[in-house]
Amino acid sequence: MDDEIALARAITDEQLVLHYQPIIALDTGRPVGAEALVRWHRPGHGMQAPDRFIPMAEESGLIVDLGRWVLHQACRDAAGWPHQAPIMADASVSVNVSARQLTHPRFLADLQTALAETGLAPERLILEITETALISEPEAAMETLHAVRACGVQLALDDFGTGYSSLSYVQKLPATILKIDKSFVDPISGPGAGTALSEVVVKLAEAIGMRTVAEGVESPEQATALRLLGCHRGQGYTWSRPVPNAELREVAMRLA
Ligand code: G
Ligand code: G
Ligand code: MN
Ligand code: NA
Repeated sequence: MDDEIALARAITDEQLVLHYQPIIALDTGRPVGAEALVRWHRPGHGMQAPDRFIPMAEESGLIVDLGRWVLHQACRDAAGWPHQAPIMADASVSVNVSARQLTHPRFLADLQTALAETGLAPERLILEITETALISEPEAAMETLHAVRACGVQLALDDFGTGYSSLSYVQKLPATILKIDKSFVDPISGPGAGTALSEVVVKLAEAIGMRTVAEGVESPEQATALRLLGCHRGQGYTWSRPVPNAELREVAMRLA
């Protein structure tokens, strides 16, 4: 309970901060976007990673307010990228959205407010959703996802392969991007080595017309192997850790 009160306060008292992890086009090796990942500068506790407080936020319902803050801040930061570095002019920003946030009655209004107030082009925003998140209220979620697409915002299916949803359900989702979970990338040691599962996922995505982003890419060998499989984009420590918005320009210039 004390933790909940502290988190509620963190949202209003500007203790939350977004870090950004660049997403790289595997064919050119250049950054084309970044994923927003929230951190909590909790007084007396140092910097808290999201797995320390997102589950609590989901259980308590605070995720609705927290998610609204994240969405707004991410749109505001991304609206400023074209002025930070020319290479970031068209870069997209990916924002994680929890089920409870997505199915909240105010979600669409909040999304439209964030876009209108920050001036971010809807095409530059990608919402990341997980399979497990969609299972609790599949119909409500599906309706909202179609409305999100109608706004011009893109959708990515996060952590693909770790959930329980059927392929037919995945195919029905109006998502255009599939994020290949790190657990499929980990076994890759080079082209053709340990690539069996990631190859299946890339082929599956191709078959249903989705673009792919590999997560947790930690070596140049993995990046090469994924590019040769036809994976479009990658994200991981081999390029950059998540960094504060103010450092994104420097990272983007290094990768350009
Ligand atoms: O940043 P880190 O690598 O520790 O992220 C851990 C987990 O927290 C990831 O699964 C990510 O999806 C989740 N996460 C990070 N930021 C957000 C956020 O703003 N909202 C939600 N719902 N989840 C987030
Ligand atoms: O939203 P999602 O669950 O995909 O969040 C991505 C998580 O993976 C974040 O916690 C991020 O900090 C982490 N991450 C990103 N790149 C790497 C990587 O190359 N290696 C490892 N171990 N973790 C990573
Ligand atoms: Mn994600
Ligand atoms: Na993921």
